Amino acid sequence: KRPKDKILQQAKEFLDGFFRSSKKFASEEHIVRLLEVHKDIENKGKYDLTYDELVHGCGMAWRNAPRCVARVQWQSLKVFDARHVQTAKEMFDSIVEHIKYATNQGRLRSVITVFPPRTDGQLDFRIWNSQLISYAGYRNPDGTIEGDPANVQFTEACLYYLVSLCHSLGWERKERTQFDVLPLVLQANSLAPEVFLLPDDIVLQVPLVHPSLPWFEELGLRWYALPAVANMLFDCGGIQFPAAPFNGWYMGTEIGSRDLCDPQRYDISKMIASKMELNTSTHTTLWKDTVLLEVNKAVLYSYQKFGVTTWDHHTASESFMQFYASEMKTRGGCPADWIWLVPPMSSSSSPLFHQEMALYFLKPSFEYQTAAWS
Ligand code: NRG
Repeated sequence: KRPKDKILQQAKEFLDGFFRSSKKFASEEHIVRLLEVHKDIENKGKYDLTYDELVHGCGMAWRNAPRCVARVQWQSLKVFDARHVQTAKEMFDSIVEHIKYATNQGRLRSVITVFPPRTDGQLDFRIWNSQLISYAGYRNPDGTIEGDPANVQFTEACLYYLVSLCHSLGWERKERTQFDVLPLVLQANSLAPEVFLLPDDIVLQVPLVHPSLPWFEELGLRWYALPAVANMLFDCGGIQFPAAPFNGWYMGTEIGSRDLCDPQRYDISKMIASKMELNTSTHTTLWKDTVLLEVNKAVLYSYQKFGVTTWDHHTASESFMQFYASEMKTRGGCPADWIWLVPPMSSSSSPLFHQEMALYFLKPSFEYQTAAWS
């Protein structure tokens, strides 16, 4: 729980920024609002953001996210205010609306849904999943893994800890595949978490095909359209929102390089290399690089063909350079995490590789928090 003086100080900084952004700094409205917020914090130890303040805060948290390459878009964020919800079922309904609006038949829109703020730190609203949509990972008895290794721990929490709930929903009775969409595990007010299955028809997925390798399609690879981070804490004006899922769209390399080819993820490189009949007995054939290139081509080609928004790492890098330059000019700086921003393939062909950056932290922000199920 944050002490009053901290909340007050952060509230004041935030409100100053809010009124500055609407060119009403030191206006009567600004002063009246400061006094009101001051009084609320003194009397109740808390205050509420207005809707306009919330929208401003969400945009600024995106703008300030040092690891996000897509920040040029920060002013076009749709904000769903779900601070009134009280139950896990209501959280689920809001999330379904979020997914539908954001997916938009493949023409993805950037959205954030904000659930109730932390009160005493004991009564948090939390989404247990790391993303709204993601694939299960199962550990087989022989130690191999089926599905997404990144989600094994979470899947086990769903299967064992929440086993009865999952069963009653019919999840897990189905045959296991490499790409089973995980149920949502939602917690309202620190009550016991509840499990919900997403209806198939709102989870848009893209079958992966390759522009010139016909056998690629038969591998049965696929990925979901909507990347929606669900486990970060939105910190704004001294108020903490432990459940505030947000989405944009995928940069192809997130899927093609990391999700599919990372050794600790789907790890398909060897399999692709053998299909391509590449010589994998020595690094000098650059077979790994060949595989990465072809898998990434397949991802971008498939999303385009399927009418789902994505972008390639060159376009993303160029857009970030524009954002960066304009932030330097208008704001006198831009917090940026080089290690995350430089794309995971062909890094030196991205202008980001050659750009020095300063990593520092501004509020409003999105923060990591400990997993709700740990
Ligand atoms: N790399 C992860 C997704 C993280 C968020 N990426 C986005 N976010 N594009 C993966 O699943 O590959 N977003 O808000 O658009």
